[in-house]
Amino acid sequence: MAMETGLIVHPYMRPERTARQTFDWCVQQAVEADKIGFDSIMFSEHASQRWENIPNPELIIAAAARQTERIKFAPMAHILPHHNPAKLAIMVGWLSQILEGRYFLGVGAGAYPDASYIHGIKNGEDTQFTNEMVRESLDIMEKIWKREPFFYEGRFWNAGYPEEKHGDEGDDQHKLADLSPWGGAPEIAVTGFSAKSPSMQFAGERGFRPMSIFSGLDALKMHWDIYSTAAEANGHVADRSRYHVSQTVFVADTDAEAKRLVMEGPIGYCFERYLIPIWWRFGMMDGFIKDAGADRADVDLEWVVDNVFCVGSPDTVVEKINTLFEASGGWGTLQIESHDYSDDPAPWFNSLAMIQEEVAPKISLPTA
Ligand code: FMN
Repeated sequence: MAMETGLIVHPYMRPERTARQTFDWCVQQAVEADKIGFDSIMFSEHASQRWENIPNPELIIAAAARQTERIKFAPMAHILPHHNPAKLAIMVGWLSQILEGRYFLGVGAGAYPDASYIHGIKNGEDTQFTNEMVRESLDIMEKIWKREPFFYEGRFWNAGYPEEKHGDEGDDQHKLADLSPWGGAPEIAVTGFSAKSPSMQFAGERGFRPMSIFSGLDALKMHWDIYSTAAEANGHVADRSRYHVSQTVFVADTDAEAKRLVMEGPIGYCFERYLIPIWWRFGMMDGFIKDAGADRADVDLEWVVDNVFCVGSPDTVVEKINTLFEASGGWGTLQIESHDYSDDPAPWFNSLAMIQEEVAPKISLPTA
């Protein structure tokens, strides 16, 4: 079995892009990734970030549903503390029915306190607290998907499901719509980020699919430890082939060409202005510095391209990913971090095609 390929679209658009440009680029990528043969495409949800300007991933997923055939879609993630769980459960159920199974549900606690603040949560940086909201929200959603009568008054939300009343023969006025997900319940994936990640603990307890952003080897090892310990304690198999990890990957014919296209193109532009400062702020850069045995003073865009990303010819990228897999234990789906190549998509789509055809088949997958 080959490593699965996924695209994760945050979407790191240049701030001057309009909503329409962002939307079109997201749909265009879904269509192209489907043609190339990618297994999945995920769209994140952010209410606060200029560079991560998709507030409603479900709108993009719905727009792309009719123009694609095989690729699976996921919001990655719906930030559960920011939603009314009943409303979200019904929307997810309907969208997964529209996609006839090509859908899975990503849930998260949220990365940015500003987005939590917009939704009335003052302590959004406390992921222990927001994870308690995630647990209650998902409990409610699962109850609604079962379509059995209940009324629940919770710590954060109230919700219920009514009893279906029966009228006379031919009288449909009391019949309830079936808005439960395709197949009864969606596959659920949980995003984990912080070092001691309560989200990974939750994913393990419930046997959900774990997802991490690559933040250095220690963070990845800790996420897998937390996840697998919780999974095994709760009778679930911790299977690395279900694990998704996102990473910046770019392939061109030669190492020099790939590096030039990254440094001078949209990836470099975004990292210099947005992501390198974020990596410092969230502590990710310290993990990368430790892995490389480097000095803080050495860190600039070129250092990140050479030491953190997987950039180069297909052979170089295969080698870099296999080295990461050996050091970390590996994962089943590589989620490529998408960037704003909307002005000139050719190098980006060419890279995705080479990843699909020349890189993924040569990655040695974890055995356990
Ligand atoms: N946070 C968001 O606010 N919106 C997102 O769309 C989003 N997508 C994510 C995708 C992945 C693959 C990962 C690993 C994280 C994502 N996050 C997103 C961040 C997580 O929601 C958040 O950092 C995490 O759930 C915090 O929990 P933890 O401290 O338990 O790890």
